[in-house]
Amino acid sequence: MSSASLENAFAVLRENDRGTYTVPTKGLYPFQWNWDSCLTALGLAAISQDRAWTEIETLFEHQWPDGMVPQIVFHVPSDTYFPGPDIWQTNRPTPTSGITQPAVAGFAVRRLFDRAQDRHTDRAMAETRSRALLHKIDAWHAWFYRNRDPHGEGLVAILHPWEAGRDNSVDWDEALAQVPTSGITPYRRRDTDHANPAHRPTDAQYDAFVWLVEHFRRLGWDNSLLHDASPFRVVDPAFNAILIRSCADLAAVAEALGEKTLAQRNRAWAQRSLDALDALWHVSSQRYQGFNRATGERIDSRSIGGLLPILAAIPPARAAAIAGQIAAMGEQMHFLVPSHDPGAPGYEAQRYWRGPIWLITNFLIENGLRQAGQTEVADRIVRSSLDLIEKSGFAEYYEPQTGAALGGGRFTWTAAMVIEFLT
Ligand code: 2M8
Repeated sequence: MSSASLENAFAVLRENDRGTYTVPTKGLYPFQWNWDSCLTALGLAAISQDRAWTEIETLFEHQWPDGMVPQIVFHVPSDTYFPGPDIWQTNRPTPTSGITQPAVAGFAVRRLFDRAQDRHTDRAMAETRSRALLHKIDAWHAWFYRNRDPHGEGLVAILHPWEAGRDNSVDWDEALAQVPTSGITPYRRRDTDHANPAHRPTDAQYDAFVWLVEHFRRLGWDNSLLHDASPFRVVDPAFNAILIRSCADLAAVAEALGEKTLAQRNRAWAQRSLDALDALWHVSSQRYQGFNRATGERIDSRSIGGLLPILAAIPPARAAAIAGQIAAMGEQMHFLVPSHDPGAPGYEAQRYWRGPIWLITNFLIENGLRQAGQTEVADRIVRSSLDLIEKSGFAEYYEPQTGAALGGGRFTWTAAMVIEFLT
């Protein structure tokens, strides 16, 4: 992998930099996205640590009074994306959407914090800026457990597929089929102006996405009501594992800064959720499986959602089994890690989160594998990721067999992950 790739990655970040935040890619996603920004900050740190902290700080400036950190911040108007602020109607000073996204902020802040330990000036900045963020991230974690686990089961639910970040995963098919779609206001999608419709969610899925938004809007975006009122409430192992890891990482930073109470609270959340997550281990498929909290049904799907818990401190035998599952997919496919098992029902090689490879999930899985001592598969994922870049550039996602570029181009978090892999 040449230094040209690194330079190209920096160029993608610069192109999508809007000063205090980055957009995922122009046209298709012209605003700030929550988990894109937190992961992008890791790449930005190789250019400027100051700018990396700003990326996360900007996101948290738009945290809701109840602690939620929104999925999208609509900093400036744009008519190239649907649904925009007029649909969400969340009544925030700067418009935002009304749902959240995977809680990677704690993980990202710890990574920035640990990286900054080498140089005195970076360290001083990291301490000041993470101290301020700690309390905001802690409030977000508290929000999750209060509003998304209101009956104290130890695991949080997502109320919309967009919250998972894996919008049209096979994992949601059955739960989404229980969402009514009649009576929605007619709308026009914009994503299919920028990307091939065959690589995006279906219209039927969009109808259900929109129904949920309109349902929550009718409830005034009152987070104390939404969980029990939503026909879509799914406990996803990946979403929970990310939160668990972020609670543990936030606790580590808090300990380093002498914030004992905050550290203890986050450690306790991480431990309680880790115990609850263990019950989602599914022996015959050798992965975690989520469940539909509205019906109690287990979600029998072989997606990346069942592998991403490697990011949390899961038992070594489970980590080894997950490494084995990924290696087995590597026998079938040229590139790793497909977002859905290519041999399983529902797999679609080119359709968004139903099969294609994403570099951010590669990065999160690789990080977890390394933490668990599974270096061989971790190294393979890095090689695969860099091969994809060499072959097809900085795409939004990739076809697992051919490595063809799919979705949007010049994609920010893809570039950020390349920087992570190369530096
Ligand atoms: C995709 O999701 C957005 C909605 O949030 C969309 O399709 O309109 C997902 O890949 C999500 O994970 C990502 O954060 C977002 C921006 O890159 O795009």
